[in-house]
Amino acid sequence: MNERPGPRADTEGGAPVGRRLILGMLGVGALGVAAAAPVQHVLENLAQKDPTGLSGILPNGGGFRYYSVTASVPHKSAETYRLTVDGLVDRPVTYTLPELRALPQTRLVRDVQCVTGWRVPGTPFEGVRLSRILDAAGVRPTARAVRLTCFDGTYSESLTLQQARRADVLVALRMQDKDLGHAHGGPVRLYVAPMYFYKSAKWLSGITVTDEVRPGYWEERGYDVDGWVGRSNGREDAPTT
Ligand SMILES: Nc1nc2c(c(=O)[nH]1)N[C@H]1C(S)=C(S)[C@@H](COP(=O)(O)O)O[C@H]1N2
Ligand SMILES: [Mo]
Repeated sequence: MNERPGPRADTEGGAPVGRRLILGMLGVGALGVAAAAPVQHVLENLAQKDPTGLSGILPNGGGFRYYSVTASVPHKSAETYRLTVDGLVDRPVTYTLPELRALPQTRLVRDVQCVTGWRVPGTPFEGVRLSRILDAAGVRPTARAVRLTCFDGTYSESLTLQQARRADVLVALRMQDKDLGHAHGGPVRLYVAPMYFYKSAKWLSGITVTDEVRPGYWEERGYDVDGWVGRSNGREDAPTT
């Protein structure tokens, strides 16, 4: 397994903790991600804590943990929400929430898997295929990747164009057959079904088509851009479902 450069997380918050010990405790040692990444993910989210105390009583909470790399996130309603599509496209566009709801919706039921070890089986997500939004914008021939940005102002994600065009990658409006609530990234989040859940950027506000992959928030901190669950990382040719 390749270990990527990045800040050492296993010394944060005091005395160094054996990396193998923590990975063993979490049962994530065998996951195909950079070895330092899960440790960092845990410690950063523990350190940031939960100022609202809400994480244990979230609606839809069963098995999910609430994650945000920022302390607070503005709320967006059906009136104020906007999704901008720009970059290497012929027709840049900004969608409102009603406009996204009016597009054909795809429902997928898959397991959610976070790199830190928790997993929620059989979770329905519903929304617009990212491929549809890209096609509508007219992706230019020089484009190779997509950068996703969020209205928390900090988080970002990245997909190759080939990954972004998969049928199981959604601009999700619903989760567990309810409109996406704020805590889970509503009103709109990305949903990358075949990859670890860090790929599924919450509070999605921007889709920028680029000429190369630009690593996202966690990816700059050691995670793999190719976050396939249950496959060796780096594969571009995972089957489309
Ligand atoms: N904007 C944003 N998106 C994010 C994150 C985040 O901190 N901020 N965390 C990621 C990680 S690591 C996980 S496991 C999931 C958690 O989603 P949930 O809070 O709905 O359980 O969101 C992903 N998307
Ligand atoms: Mo995660």
